[in-house]
Amino acid sequence: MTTTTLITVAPTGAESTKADVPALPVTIDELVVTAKECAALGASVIHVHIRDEHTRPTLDLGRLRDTVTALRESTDLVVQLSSGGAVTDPEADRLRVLDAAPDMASCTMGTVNFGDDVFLNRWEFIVDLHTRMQERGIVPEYEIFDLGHLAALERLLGKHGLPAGGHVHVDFVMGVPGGMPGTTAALVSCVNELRNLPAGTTFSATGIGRTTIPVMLASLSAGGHLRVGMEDTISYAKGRPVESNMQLVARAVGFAQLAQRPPMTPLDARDLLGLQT
Ligand code: KMH
Ligand code: ZN
Repeated sequence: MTTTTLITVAPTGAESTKADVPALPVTIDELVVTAKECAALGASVIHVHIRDEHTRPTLDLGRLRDTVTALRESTDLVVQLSSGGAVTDPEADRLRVLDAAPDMASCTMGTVNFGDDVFLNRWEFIVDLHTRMQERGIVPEYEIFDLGHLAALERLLGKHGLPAGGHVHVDFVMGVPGGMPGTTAALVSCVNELRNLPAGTTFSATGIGRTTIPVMLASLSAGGHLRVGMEDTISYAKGRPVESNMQLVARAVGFAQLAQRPPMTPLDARDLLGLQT
């Protein structure tokens, strides 16, 4: 089992509005402040969704490029752009995210009901995303919303080869209404399926909403890593809205330390993920 914990912060997402969640970082400046403070606490990767000048989700390429540059200038975090965007984003815009040249990008391994919406990820689109990332040396984080997505990943790697860097890292996104539940049993099922993936495959996990804490504890005890942040969690405890992403990262760091697996540095995260250092 790894002796340290990779902590990814997902500070914004595409679902919550600034009006409903005023603490959500939506400008580049707000993202940079959040990134610096989360890095100081122990985060090593940042999973980024951006917003436009009206605080609406956008995949505007210029803004994505500016965001990558600003994050690189101000932190040594691994910068992972979301290629998932919002459920309404067209495939072409989602593919164009790679033109912003992040260290990593997400790659969701199948379609999933997403609350009242559908998060569409066609097989051909997944192959396209995976192949373009291979060509450009961008390391994917494979997003797993359901058990079948792991079977799809096995098929993808079998037919199209390993990702850039040669290491496979997956993120279990649990507790989405329409996806797998955020339970220990579901996480253990996913971990068992990893035996069909290349040796050394690593995983992180995040539980949406009230599954945040159970999933965090289950992942740590199963040797996994953590993703936390306001993309997934806007209530810290019953009746207590999250005050900041730092509050969530600090809690994750505390749990990781209790598990005697303190946070890993961004340099160690790069090494683990197969990124060039
Ligand atoms: N916003 C969701 C529709 C990802 O970032 O790749 C997709 C999502 C996954 O958040
Ligand atoms: Zn995301």
